[in-house]
Amino acid sequence: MPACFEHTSSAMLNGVIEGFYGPPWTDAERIQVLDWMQSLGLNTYFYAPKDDLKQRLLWREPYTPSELAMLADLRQACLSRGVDFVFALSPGLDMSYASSVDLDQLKEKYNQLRSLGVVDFALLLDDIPDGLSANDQARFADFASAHSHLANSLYRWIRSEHARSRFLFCPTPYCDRMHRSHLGGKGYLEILGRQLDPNIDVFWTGPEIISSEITLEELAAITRLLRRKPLIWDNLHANDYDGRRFFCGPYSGRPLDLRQGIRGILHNPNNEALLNLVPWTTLADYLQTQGESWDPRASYLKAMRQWYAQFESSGNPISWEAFLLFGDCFYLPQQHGDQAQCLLDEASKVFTHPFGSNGHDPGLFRALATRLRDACREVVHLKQRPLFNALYRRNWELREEMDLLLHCLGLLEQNPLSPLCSDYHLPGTYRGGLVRDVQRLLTQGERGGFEMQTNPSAHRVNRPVSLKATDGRSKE
Ligand code: GDL
Repeated sequence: MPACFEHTSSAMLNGVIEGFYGPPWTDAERIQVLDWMQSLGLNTYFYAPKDDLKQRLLWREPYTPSELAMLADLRQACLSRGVDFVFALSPGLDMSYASSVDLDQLKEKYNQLRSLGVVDFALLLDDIPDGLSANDQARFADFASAHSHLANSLYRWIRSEHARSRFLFCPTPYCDRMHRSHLGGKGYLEILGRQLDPNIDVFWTGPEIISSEITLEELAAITRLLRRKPLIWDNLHANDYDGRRFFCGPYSGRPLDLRQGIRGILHNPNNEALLNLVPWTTLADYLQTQGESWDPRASYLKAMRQWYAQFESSGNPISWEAFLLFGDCFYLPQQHGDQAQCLLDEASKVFTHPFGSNGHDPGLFRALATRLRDACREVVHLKQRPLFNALYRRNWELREEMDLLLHCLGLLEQNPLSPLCSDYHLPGTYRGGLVRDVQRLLTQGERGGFEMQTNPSAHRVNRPVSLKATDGRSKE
C-alpha cells in the first residue's frame, strides 16, 4: 500500500455509483463502465451494489479469497484509468449501534478492503428500519446520534491509517420528502449536521428519491442543516424500481450553478451498464460546460450520435430518425423525448375520440408508429449482442404496442365502428400476469392519488379456476 497517495480528484467527486437494487454488474461490464468513465473524465467509481449480499444483508460475512481477488482487480482497473475507487458497507438492516462486537466486525470487513490498498470508504444507512432497538435506546438519545457516533468512529479509525482518506455517509432520510416526513426521527439531519465530523461527506438525492429537478435554492436549507455542502447521489437514470423501462435521456433538471453548491455528483444509473452511455456522456458534458447555459437536448443529440454508432444492424440499417425516436421513448422518468411525445399526442388524437369525429389526419401517427415499429424489428438484429440483450424486453414490449396500434388503425379505417381485436394480442399472454391484473385495481391519477376500479370484470382476465389445497382437496 502506498504510504502516501493522491486522489485523482482533489475537489469535486464526479462519477458513478454501482448502487442499485438487482444483479451487480459483471467484471466485463465494470471494465466497459470504467473505460467510458476514463474517456469522459469522470473521476470516481463507487462500489455499493445493494444486492451484493456481503455489502448489505450479510455484511458480517467476510469476502472469500476469490471475491477479494475480484475487488482487488476492480480497484486496480480503476487506478489504471485514473478513477478513484470507493467501497461502501450498509450494515443498517440489523446492526446494533451500541455493540462493540458489531463495530469490530464492521472494521474487520473494511479491513479486508484496506488490505487490498483501498483508502476511500463509505457507510450507507439508506433504506433501513427506522428506529433504535431497545438496547441502542439505552445508549443513544436518538437515531441520528447513533448514526453520527458510528460514522465518526469509523471515520477516525480509517483516517488514522490514511490522513487523506475520504469517508462518505448516506443518512436514513436522504431527500427532502423523507426529511419532511421525519424519517429517522424529528430533527435527524440537524443532529447529524451538528455531530458528524465536518470532513465526512453526506449524500443527498434532492427533493425526491428520483428528482426531476435539483436546484441550488432548494439545497440551501439542507446545506444549513447539514453544515456542509451535500454530495449528490443522483438517481435520475436509475431504473431498478421499474424493470420495464430504462432511461437514456440527457442529464437535466440541474441548472449549472448547482455545481457551486455541492461536493460532487455520483450517478446511480440504469442497471444495464450498456444503456448508460448517453446519461454519462451528458453528465460529463454538464460537469465540464464552461458557459452559462446548459442545453440538455443539444447535449443529448450529440451523445446519441455516439451511441448510434453502436446500433449497427446485421439486417437493414436503422435510420438516425428512427434511432432518435426509439431513444425518445426511453427518455427520463417524468418526461418523454420530443419525438416520443409527438407520437403519443398523435396516437391520442386517433384513439381517444370516435374515429374520424375530430377530422384528424392519422398520417403523422402512422408514419411515426411505423418508423418505431420497424426500428424495434431491427434492434433484434444488432451486431452488438450484449446491447441487444440489454434492450430486449423493453424493445419487445414497445414493438408489440406499435403493432397493436397500427393494426387497430387499419381496422378503424376500414370501419370506424369496427371492434378492435387482434389475434396476436390475447388476454393472458398479452399484458398478462398477476402484477398487471393487480395494477388494474387501482389507477393512478397525474397528481399521484389512486382511484379504485369499481367494475370487477374489468380486471379479471383469466377464467376463474378452482384452487387445489396442498392436501389434494379442492378449495373454492
Ligand atoms: C434508493 C436507493 C438506491 C436505489 C434508488 C432507486 C438511495 C440513496 N438509495 O432509494 O439504492 O437504486 O433508490 O430505486 O438512493
